[in-house]
Amino acid sequence: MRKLNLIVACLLLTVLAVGVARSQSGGTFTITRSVIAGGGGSAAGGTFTVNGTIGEPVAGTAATGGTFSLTSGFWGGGNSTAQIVRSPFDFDGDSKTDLSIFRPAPGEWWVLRSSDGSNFATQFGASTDRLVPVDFTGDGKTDVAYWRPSTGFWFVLRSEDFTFFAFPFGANGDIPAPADYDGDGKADAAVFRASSTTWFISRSTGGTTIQAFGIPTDLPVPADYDGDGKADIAVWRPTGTSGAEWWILKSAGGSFATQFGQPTDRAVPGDYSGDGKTDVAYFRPSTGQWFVLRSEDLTFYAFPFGTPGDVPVPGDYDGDGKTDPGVYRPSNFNWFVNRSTAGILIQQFGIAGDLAVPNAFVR
Ligand SMILES: [Ca+2]
Ligand SMILES: [Ca+2]
Ligand SMILES: [Ca+2]
Ligand SMILES: [Ca+2]
Repeated sequence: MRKLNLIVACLLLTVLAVGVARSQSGGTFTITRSVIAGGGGSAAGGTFTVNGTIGEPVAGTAATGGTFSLTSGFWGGGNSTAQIVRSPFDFDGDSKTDLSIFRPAPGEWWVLRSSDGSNFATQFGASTDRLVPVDFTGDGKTDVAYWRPSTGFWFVLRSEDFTFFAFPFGANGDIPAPADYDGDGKADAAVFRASSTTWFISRSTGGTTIQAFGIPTDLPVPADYDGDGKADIAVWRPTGTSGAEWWILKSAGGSFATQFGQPTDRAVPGDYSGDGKTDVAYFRPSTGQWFVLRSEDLTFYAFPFGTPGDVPVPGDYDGDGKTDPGVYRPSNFNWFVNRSTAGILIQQFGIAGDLAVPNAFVR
């Protein structure tokens, strides 16, 4: 640490010497390049603030990472406090959803890492378990995880070192609905108990939330619909009076309900518009059409992507902060993803009988 401080002190002295001394402060990030002309530099990481400069134009390198981008040059006092993109089903932590499948018979997980195209496989769970892959440990990588209905136990394979931990939460008949309800960056174990229409949430920050919300035919679709960084308790109600309904208990206060979809549709909420708020959305299996209700103004748009028989696998496959519509085709094991920035992805990944992991929370 002393050595590091010395290096930092030297760097600051150098900075002072060229008369552009500024400060960097804020969350987890690194600046690995000096401000000396030609020295070059980069900044990477999540939420942070830069007051000053991280490099001169001659360095010629942009600094990127998370949801921000800094181009070399001087600022009169830069300030970036963008939130880290946390994409679902991102097992390698590059902010991009990874193609991934669960092979029920042997209980195997197979992940095609988006960062380098390599495969990761592990045996974890059994065919009767429910897939609950989310980031329990808060390192930015999705943890391989399952919930065992017969015992109500959660089993989590830490992405950090691939050791596992297990704990009981919930009972047989519950529907697992993990999400980051308290907004600390760690997903919280949670179940929806249809028989008593009660939510049980084991907060990673401590304590258990018990909340009545929904009716017995509801299915849990927790997500951050109001954009405050905390997942909201929410249900997809296939049995609404004039079609499917959405009921959302906003973590920031108040509630929201709307009729959107039909009983045979599948709920695929996600932030398709990229404003930081989850949009209510559904996939129509009979036609392969997607319907998205924009969080911005509650207008909707629809588009075809997929064919009957396809399995919806929404995620952020290009890591631009916008949910991408995607489908897995069990007949030929092809993935089709309409990436919002990177264009259409077509990739074969899987064998007969595999389950697409990014379908785990589609209701
Ligand atoms: Ca990834
Ligand atoms: Ca949490
Ligand atoms: Ca929220
Ligand atoms: Ca995207």
